[in-house]
Amino acid sequence: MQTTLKIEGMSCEHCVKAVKTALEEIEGVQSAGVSLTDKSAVVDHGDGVTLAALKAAVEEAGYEVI
Ligand SMILES: [Cu+2]
Repeated sequence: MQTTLKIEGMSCEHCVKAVKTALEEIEGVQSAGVSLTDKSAVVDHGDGVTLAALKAAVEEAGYEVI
């Protein structure tokens, strides 16, 4: 499955890396492509991964999912 998230609060490549790491640490996530210009993350994951889990990981890293 693939889910695209809109993320608010990223301002540099460090933020991009933090969001990418947070998402890829979730059990069942294969990869996350995070874009600073698009303010988005495209996450490839298994069926067991919920939108709530993706949101929670981004929020725990200090960013907002809109
Ligand atoms: Cu930053």
